[in-house]
Amino acid sequence: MTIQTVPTTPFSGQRPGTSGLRKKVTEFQQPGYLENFVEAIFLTLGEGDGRTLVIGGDGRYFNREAIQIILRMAAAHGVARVLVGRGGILSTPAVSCVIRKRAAFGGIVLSASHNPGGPDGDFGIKYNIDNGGPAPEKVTEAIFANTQALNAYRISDAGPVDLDQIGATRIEGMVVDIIDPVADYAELMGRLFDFGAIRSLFAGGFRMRFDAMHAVSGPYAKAIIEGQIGAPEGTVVNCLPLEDFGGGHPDPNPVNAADLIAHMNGPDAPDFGAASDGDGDRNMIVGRNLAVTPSDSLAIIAANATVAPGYASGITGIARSMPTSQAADRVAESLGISCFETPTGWKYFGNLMDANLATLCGEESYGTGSHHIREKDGLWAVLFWLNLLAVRKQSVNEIVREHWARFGRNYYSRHDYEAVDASAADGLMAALRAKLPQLAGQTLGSFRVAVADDFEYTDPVDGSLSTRQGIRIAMADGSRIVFRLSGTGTEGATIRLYLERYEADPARHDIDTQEALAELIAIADDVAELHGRTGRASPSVIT
Ligand code: VG1
Ligand code: CO
Repeated sequence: MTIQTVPTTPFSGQRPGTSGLRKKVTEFQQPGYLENFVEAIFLTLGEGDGRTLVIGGDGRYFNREAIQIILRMAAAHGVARVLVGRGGILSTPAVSCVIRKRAAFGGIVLSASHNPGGPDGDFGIKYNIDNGGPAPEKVTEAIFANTQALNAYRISDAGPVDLDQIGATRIEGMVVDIIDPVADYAELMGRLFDFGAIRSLFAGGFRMRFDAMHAVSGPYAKAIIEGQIGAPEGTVVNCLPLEDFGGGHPDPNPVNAADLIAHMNGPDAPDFGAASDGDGDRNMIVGRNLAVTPSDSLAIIAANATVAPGYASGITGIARSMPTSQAADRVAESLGISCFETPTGWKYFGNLMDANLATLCGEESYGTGSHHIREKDGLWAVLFWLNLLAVRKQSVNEIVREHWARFGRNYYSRHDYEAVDASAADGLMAALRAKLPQLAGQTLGSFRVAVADDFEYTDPVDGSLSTRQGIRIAMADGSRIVFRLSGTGTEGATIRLYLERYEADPARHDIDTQEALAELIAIADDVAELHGRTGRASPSVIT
């Protein structure tokens, strides 16, 4: 075994987006592409003695090849020890959990999350820091700068490691420890939730359907839901992680998890439905004939946090991404705690949780989590809901309705225009920005614009400033229209339009969401010339 220095030249476009570097598999398969990015990570981290790294992925196509390359490069950069999930598998929340529990220096997550996989699908890589969370912007920017200035990378010429055998081997001076991908995570969940109460719930005939969408949460859900809390076998479906997710789109929303929705709306619907995404950090919560809006789920978890043993002493604060609905703000207000509004992407929550300013965090994009780790956590949210259902002994529908009756309902929807021509999307955003100064104070239909700006965030802990995080048009009555461009797509541009309207009156909590938001949808189209500029008559996805 020797360490080689291989000459290389920079690739353009290796700037990490909302959650790491995501590209087509074919782009990652170009000689040197992955190696360059990994070299840039190691250059950014600098050399250090005795470091441990955690490595794992969601099992998608190219996961194993990427891990073998990263292991040989880690050995060439003086890493002391690497913990790898068996089979190369670690969900994103499990990576975060293992980094924290084993006091690792950081971790590398291989995933393109909810993006489709397979030879023609997407791949991704992300670096997480020692708190277990995604690297903050200053680190991802430094990685990007390094990708642009490389002329070589270092790699061991060692042969492949057997990723399927638990135990330790070596590459050069580095120990490679293949670990059980589920154990540490399952142990943590057992400490946060009342598994006894949930077990009794299932013993009483409660029925659930968890759709793992052939992605990474399968083994975790099987071990915890069917194993530890005694749900009958068959509760977890599509539980085998496949390299192409069975050809599906592992994004837990009513469009991509249509099969689960059909079961929950059918004559023999179970009591509770849930799904998770490619890398296990997203969740969808479903009752009979009711898909719970992620923003509502965050608010409901916050309002009921103390039912779970891990949160029995209460929560210190809530944080939500800017486009997420303001339902959680109302709960925070009633609890007398702070609610933080951050840019989109979990990396902005890390500082707030480290400083104990926020216990619970959430995004409208089916992401919810807490300070138990530093990533959003799909199965965690599902277990919280099970704990809640076990304690309150009510249905999902009853819990959601009571929440709305108490706090009011924030009607909410996101409209995605995917794979739009990138210059048309940039043009739309630029035209919107140019209009902002005139919008404030204007009357649009039955709404009066209170604030129109491009969202900026100053991190209250380290003072770092993030600009251009989305255009928001906030109405005087609290309704909002938000526009931003996706930072996770790999084809053209994706325009996201977020819509929100508040309704206090319980007699008006049964309106169809799109109907309730119809006037705002029309205003948004008008203000942004959405249909004219994109050439699309309607969104590609509505959540
Ligand atoms: C999307 C979501 C964002 C989420 C991110 C990563 O980003 O909007 O809320 O944090 O995906 O989630 P964007 O830039 O495409 O809007 V995951 O589960 O893909 O890691
Ligand atoms: Co994900």
